[in-house]
Amino acid sequence: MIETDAAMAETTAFISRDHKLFIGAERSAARSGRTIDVYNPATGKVITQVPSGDKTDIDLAVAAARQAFDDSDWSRMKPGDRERLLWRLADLIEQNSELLGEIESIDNGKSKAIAQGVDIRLAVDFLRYMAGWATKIEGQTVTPSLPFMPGAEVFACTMREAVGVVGAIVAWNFPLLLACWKLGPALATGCTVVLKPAEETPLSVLKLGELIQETGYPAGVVNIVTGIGHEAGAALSAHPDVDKLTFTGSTEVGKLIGKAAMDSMTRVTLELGGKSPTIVMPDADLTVAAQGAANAIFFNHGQVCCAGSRLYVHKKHFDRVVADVSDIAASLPLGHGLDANAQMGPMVSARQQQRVQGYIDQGIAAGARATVGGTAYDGEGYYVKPTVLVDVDQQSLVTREEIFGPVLVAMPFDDMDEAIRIANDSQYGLGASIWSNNLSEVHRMIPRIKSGSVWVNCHTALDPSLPFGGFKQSGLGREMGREVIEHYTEMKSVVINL
Ligand code: TXE
Repeated sequence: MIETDAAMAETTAFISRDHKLFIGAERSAARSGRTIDVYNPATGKVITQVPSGDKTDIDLAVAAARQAFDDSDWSRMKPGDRERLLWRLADLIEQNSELLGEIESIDNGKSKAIAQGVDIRLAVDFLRYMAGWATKIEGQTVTPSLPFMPGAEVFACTMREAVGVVGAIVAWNFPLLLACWKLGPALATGCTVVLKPAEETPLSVLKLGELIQETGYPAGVVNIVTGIGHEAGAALSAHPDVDKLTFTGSTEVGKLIGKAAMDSMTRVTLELGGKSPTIVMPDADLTVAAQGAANAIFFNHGQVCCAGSRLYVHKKHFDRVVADVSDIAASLPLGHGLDANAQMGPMVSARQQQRVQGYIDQGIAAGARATVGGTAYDGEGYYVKPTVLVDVDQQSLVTREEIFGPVLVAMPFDDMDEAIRIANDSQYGLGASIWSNNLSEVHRMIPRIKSGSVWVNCHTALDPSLPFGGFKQSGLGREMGREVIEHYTEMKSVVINL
């Protein structure tokens, strides 16, 4: 459903337009002429089509990115000018926040308020943070001993240079934000990009392409190819002329991309799945912890890589916290993203709805009990009822696998050692939260938790200045923070024999 009042007219017009790929200076259909249907997950109806790019389009896009990297105004641009361009892009995104929020809401299903207040806010803040790095990419002078050049008088230094053409493949849970997480460091360091959004949610990234053009980036610096994962995505990840791949999505596809990258020694960073624990210790403020645990899993309908999907509560508080989280879940109104009263939107696709409900059904069939939710939603749209499952253990499928929906499994523990052991008992290691007011206990726990982020009395506390990424099968490398610069640059050592 697309609302038709005047306020939505611009959004409706954008969604309905004849969408094109961005390749070099050209806006074109896919060379094959094929398109992909785009759905509104709140209704299950097709709202528009986008080009279904494949290997031919990817080859053209990589060639355009290569040309722009090797020889263009962009390759000669001063860092201060790259900084100014990134600020301008951030300003344009901010000015278009209303439109982008509506597009994101209709395409992805998330609430417009969240799209504007979280996705777009974070994207803008991140681009501004990265803009500052453009002028701070430095090497060092070094005084080497050079034993094989006795008596030589040398000048030696290190230089950090843009890695080159970046292939970026992103998921559908934060379409615009994830794209900006890739574009920010690429454009700050002077790389060029071929970006492939998820087939489920291409629209906000296509609007972003227009804003990138309006910002004044030279042709070929950012190319956008919409397409199916195993066609356009696979072609991009196997392309020998891509210097670096960056991916956000499932661990399964991340492994395919990692293997393809190694074939040509392409640099690669992977931000993958998670099964993050929320640990409520005996000294926690239980009201705060229960609200925090609910937010940790139900935010963005559980479609968050670091969602707190395993709740571990000290045995003396288990019943109380589970009851509180279940009450909060029961109070969340389901509804589409443009309904200001709705707090729980649909899953992104019919496939995702079936997948999430399938896990709930399997868990209950295997002996779990739903304290809230559990049964399938039978109305229009791809909704799943917020669900809390108890009577599960560490071996249950619902405890071990990433469900990526509003489904929480809850278990009691006896003491700190057990809490740490079960929290770490996962193939994933993306985030973890500890809820406690015992400072000593918290400090003892933090180094023992095997995850890329540990949050205390909060969850999913992301910021441009804080590196984000996973231990174990949650990925390789880090997004954000100063660390991300290293992933988009190469280090060169220079020795000049004077
Ligand atoms: O992800 P995919 P899916 C997890 C989550 C979810 C599951 C499946 O558990 O339920 O993955 O989601 C592109 N070569 N996460 O299937 O397939 C695809 O086009 C190259 C967690 O939608 O990984 C899209 O652009 N690319 C995650 C992107 O990969 C390929 C967010 C992500 O899609 C490809 C999303 C291929 N062979 C899902 N196949 C997180 N970390 O937040 C697909 N793609």
